[in-house]
Amino acid sequence: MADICELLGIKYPIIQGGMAWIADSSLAAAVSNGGGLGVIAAGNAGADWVRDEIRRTRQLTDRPFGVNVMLMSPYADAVMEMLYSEKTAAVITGAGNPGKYIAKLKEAGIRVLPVVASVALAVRVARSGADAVIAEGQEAGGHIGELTTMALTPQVADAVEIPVVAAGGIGDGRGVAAAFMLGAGGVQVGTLFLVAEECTVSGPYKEMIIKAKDTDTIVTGRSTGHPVRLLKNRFAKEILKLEAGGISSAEFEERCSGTLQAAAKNGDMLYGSVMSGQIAGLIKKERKAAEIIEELFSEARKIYEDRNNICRSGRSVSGDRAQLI
Ligand code: TUI
Repeated sequence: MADICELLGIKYPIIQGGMAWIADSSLAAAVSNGGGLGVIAAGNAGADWVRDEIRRTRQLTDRPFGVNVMLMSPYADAVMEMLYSEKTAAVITGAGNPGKYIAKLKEAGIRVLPVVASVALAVRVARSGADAVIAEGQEAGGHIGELTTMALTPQVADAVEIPVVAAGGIGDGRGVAAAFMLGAGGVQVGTLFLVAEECTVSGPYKEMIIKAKDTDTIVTGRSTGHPVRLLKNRFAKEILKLEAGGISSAEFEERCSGTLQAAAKNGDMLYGSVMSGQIAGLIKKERKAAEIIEELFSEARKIYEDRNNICRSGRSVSGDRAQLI
């Protein structure tokens, strides 16, 4: 099976999550320069903005990088058309089925990695020619599916022959090691990179992530069929109350419109939508993207070495931990 690093031309098998209104050329270039695959998030932006960011990224790095195309965006078709000629190393898709774009992306020499939240979609995109799939569990921030990373990853790994990248709930080297144990050949990480020094998200957003604890995320939008994980604040609580009262989808969309931008760009932590994964409680400080990547993989490597000791001796390396065999 293809290796994620070989497939993408990167040093570490890590892809940066495509965070709308947040992941721009600054973060993408920093992640790529740090040995991962940096990603520009198209979100709901038009093709011109994405093209400008691609060109800026090319000035900041010689390494491969990708673009995340959010398929619910009204500009998804236009962004794809632009990508066929800009030819970034990879395109990651989210929030839908990218089937109709895959052949043309591949003809342009672009690697295609759809985010999937079910085995059914993983199998469908693999048949359509996807190069790898990103199995994203509901621990992730933003728009999510139903299954957890722990349940989804091995089922997707069993169902397709292409490499699987695990996403959702990966917050340190233990998460990386666990993802590999579940059959993944790489990880996608979003929330951790929110606090990268090179991430241009508003200061208050970073502070709120750093202060968050394990139970601070909630999921809005279940009633409308578009669940979104975000940090609890006045906006999220009000939306949940409105949903319990039977708000219509149209009214819901109206209330949510512009709130991600308000949090990410203007630092509105009361009425903004502060999207975050469940691992926010593991994040303690701002660091360079390259440092985040190095630490993830040095921790994961260490766990692998310890694990070999555990399995051989039947005793935990640190003595007081539970025995595995
Ligand atoms: O796309 C994401 N996460 C996102 S997109 C986003 S932008 C946004 N802004 C405001 C409101 C809502 C979204 C924020 N976060 N993750 C990838 C992802 N894709 N997660 C789950 C899925 C998914 C779910 C169902 C992909 C495909 C799918 O099924 C489609 C089908 O047709 O079967």
